[in-house]
Amino acid sequence: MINRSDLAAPRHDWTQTEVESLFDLPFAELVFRAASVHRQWFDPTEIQLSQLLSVKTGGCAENCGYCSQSSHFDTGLKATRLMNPDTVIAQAKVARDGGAQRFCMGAAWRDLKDRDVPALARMIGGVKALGLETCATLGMIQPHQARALQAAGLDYYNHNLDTSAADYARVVTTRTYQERLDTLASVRAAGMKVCCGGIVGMGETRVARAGLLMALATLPEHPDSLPINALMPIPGTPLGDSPPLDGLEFVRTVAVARLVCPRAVVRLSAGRDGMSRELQALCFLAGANSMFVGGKLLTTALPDIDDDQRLLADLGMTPMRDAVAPNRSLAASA
Ligand code: SAM
Ligand code: DTB
Ligand code: SF4
Repeated sequence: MINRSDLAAPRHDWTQTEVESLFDLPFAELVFRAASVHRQWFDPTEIQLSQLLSVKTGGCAENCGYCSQSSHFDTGLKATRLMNPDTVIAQAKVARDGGAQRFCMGAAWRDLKDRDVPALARMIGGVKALGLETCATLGMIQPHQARALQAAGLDYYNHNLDTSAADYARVVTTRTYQERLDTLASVRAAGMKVCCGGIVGMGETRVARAGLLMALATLPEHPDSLPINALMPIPGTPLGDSPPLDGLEFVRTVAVARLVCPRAVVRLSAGRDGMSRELQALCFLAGANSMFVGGKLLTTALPDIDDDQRLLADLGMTPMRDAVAPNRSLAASA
């Protein structure tokens, strides 16, 4: 059993058994511990707001069993080419004016091709010049590509582990877990921040959820952003018929993420559309302090913008003031 006093400082030596024992705590005890750790590192009334844009949709060579954009499955999605940088920058401005703090550009690629780097660099530079934090998720990248993106102004690179190492081959077979870890290492080596999390509700066990969080918490550096996605079941994909994960188990996952990666901004990502206001409030209590806004993720829906604004107002939550440099210790600066 883990003592409360052990939980404040970031650790990198979490074991599977320890993480599972956090999941197994009585619900109120787990949420209390997570909320306590949350306020040691963050102001719990603040939330970081990100907005996504699919800058290249569909036709992807990977077979991720959850994804609407894989060419391996017939999901009815129309594939597009990489968007013009000026169009992306114009949409980023709309996002900024709507209150987004970070703009995340997603491309349905297995891996980044060097020929696309110049257009992406122009896109990233233009978004950054708007005063937004920049994030991209473009599939696997090599060290030289990571350096080029960083030089263009990219703050964060998103690349998820998706599930535990042991569960992984059930979900994706065209890219290995190690390849994902290699991309994360290239991102770090280039000096960018890492956005890395996973998906729950894919029919995985609690052991697999604990294994995902253990993998994230034992990285050489914890992710700066940690997205927890609830599967958006896509008809036509192998996981399209998965039953939704129990809401309380989702909250437990958020709470354990907060405990094992205390300084990470934990993001309520895909799946928020189907969640009640009360469930989202519980997630914020359990340590989630970021969410996607703007009505749309990449190919699926988010709650209506007005509903999100009302939710945050009703909860007394405000945009994170220091969204460009979070992860500071309030306890240390008090
Ligand atoms: N192609 C790039 C890649 O896979 O890294 C970037 C885009 S991909 C859509 C980004 C992440 O979105 C995936 O790693 C996965 O975790 C998440 N995702 C994709 N489809 C999802 C779905 N149907 N439900 C929940 N999360 C999903
Ligand atoms: C992440 O972890 N979640 C976002 C972002 N990173 C790129 C993507 C969610 C995608 C949900 C399915 C869709 O809209 O296609
Ligand atoms: Fe391609 Fe990314 Fe979808 Fe996998 S998750 S199929 S890599 S777009």
